[in-house]
Amino acid sequence: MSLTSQVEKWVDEVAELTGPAKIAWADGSKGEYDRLVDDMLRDGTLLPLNSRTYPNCYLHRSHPSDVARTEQLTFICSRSRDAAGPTNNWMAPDEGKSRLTGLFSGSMKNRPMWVIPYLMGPAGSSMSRVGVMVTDSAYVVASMHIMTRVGAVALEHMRDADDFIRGMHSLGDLSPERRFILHFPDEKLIWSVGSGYGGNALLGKKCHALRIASVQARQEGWMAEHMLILGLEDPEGRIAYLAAAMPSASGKTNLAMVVSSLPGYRVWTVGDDIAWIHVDKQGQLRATNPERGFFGVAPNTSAKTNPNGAAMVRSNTIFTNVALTPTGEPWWEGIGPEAPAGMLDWQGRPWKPGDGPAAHPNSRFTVPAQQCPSIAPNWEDPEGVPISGFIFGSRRARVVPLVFEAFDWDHGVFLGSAMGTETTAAITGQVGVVRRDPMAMIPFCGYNMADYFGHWLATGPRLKNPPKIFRVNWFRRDAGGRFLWPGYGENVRILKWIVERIQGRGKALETPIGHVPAPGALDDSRLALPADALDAALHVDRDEWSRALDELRAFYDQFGGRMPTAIWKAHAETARRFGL
Ligand code: GTP
Ligand code: SPV
Ligand code: MN
Repeated sequence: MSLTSQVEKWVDEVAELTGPAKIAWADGSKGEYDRLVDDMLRDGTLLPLNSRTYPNCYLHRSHPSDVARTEQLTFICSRSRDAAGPTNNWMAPDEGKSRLTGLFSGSMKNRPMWVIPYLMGPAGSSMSRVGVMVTDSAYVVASMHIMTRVGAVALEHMRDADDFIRGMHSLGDLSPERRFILHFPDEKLIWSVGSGYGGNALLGKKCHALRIASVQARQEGWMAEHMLILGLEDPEGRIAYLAAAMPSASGKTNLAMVVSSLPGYRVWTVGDDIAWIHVDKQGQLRATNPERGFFGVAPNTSAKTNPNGAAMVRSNTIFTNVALTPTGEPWWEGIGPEAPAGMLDWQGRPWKPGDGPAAHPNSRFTVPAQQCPSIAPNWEDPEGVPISGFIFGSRRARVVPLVFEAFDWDHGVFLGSAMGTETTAAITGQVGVVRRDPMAMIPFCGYNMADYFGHWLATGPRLKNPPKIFRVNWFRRDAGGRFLWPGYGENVRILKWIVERIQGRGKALETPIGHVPAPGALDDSRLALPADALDAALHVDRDEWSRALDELRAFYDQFGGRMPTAIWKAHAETARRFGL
């Protein structure tokens, strides 16, 4: 039996079901990418952008009802409902297949079907994993070229004939009524129909590298996390690597490539969305970025907020749902320059000021990671980078201080499990409502989150030097609704304190929720914050935390006896430290 016999068998079964006009195997070459682009320019799937100012850049407009991940249509089809847990939508595997078989049946009639073998993770790494995705969307194929390693390199990394995640994708009729994203962790299988957008359709990303991989990671003793990976270089040239979990559209891309406002400090980018983390033989955590590109939020990306981000999207980039200027350039809210007259909005309609956002709030760019000016020279190191700190960050107008440090590993896991956040445009539904999002994984954990917390807790004792765990919140506001902290390039000041704490130098004060920076310990040189702003940003409010602990109890309760006692214990100790 050849190594690809199982792949071929599965592809035949998919073709039997979907009935495509022809089958094309993607090889990942530049020639293939260029041909895909030419075809899409011809049929209007892509629009050309100004070839002088944005060479090899294109605009894609997705269906107006298909502009973000649809969590209500995303299911974990594990054998039992309990295995998926109370925070996931669950569908029985048989029911999922029978409901979707009708939608896939003949869905590729008269159209080509692409088979995309892809590798998640650097070539040559034992941490990397293979997927084979089938799709009838050329935009998805081109996006997979940018976001993953496509072609022979993938098949070469299969360890046996069955060592691949199967992903079946079809655009269907793009109606949310007939849209489903199903995951079958027990069969290493993904079925996605009815969406061509982002995490719903680029199956290597959330479906494979988080939902399916999180299940494998628990079974095999590693971690698949919704985390950026960065290296902070200090003036002595030492680099400390940190991994940070933040919910969708809440600052990972920005922090991963931040340009330091502090002289002598520099941030190196390893990844901006997903980290696969292993315990090595020495008991050290090492992280790789399974992706090869960035699918980043466009709005508010500017030369001021994210200079590296703004620079990297000037060539070889596919923009989705941004506005278009009369000179053929992409435009979005917060890009910097004013909107010129005669612009088209993200749906191609004439736009004028006062019409509402010209770019969709979840408009994005897809760009090769290599183009980021701050990409770490070792970002594709097969061994990964050694992680010495974890950061959990979310979007909270109140309650959560700018930065604080957990007392120890278990307490850090508690802080991650306690995370709540205000929702963003990255998912369909209401924006700005607080919801629980432990470790920024609520939409991405492919199994029961009580077991996921247990997996985190069990990992600590396996480590020689467990990374210190920090909580951050760039989004705290004053009574007038203004951000208390300037964020973006100034966030390096927080990273500096974090690394000083890891090195055993930074000064801190103990509070009931952890260690906050001592007065003067956060470098605020030349920052000129309003008086008291930093105090307000770091303040721990007993009443607010009392309410937060109550909300948290209700969240934990739904997991029943499955919830690890160490989490309950940290909860109770927090209440005790507050004297509640
Ligand atoms: P996903 O790709 O959806 O997983 O998101 P992400 O976490 O990579 O989000 P990203 O960095 O793209 O941030 C998106 C939004 O957060 C944009 O509106 C940014 O302007 C805003 N943002 C990022 N960093 C900061 C910050 O330090 N302060 C403030 N106020 N806003 C920020
Ligand atoms: C997110 O929503 O967390 C993203 C974008 O990174 S998507 O790939 O669409 O899921
Ligand atoms: Mn994400």
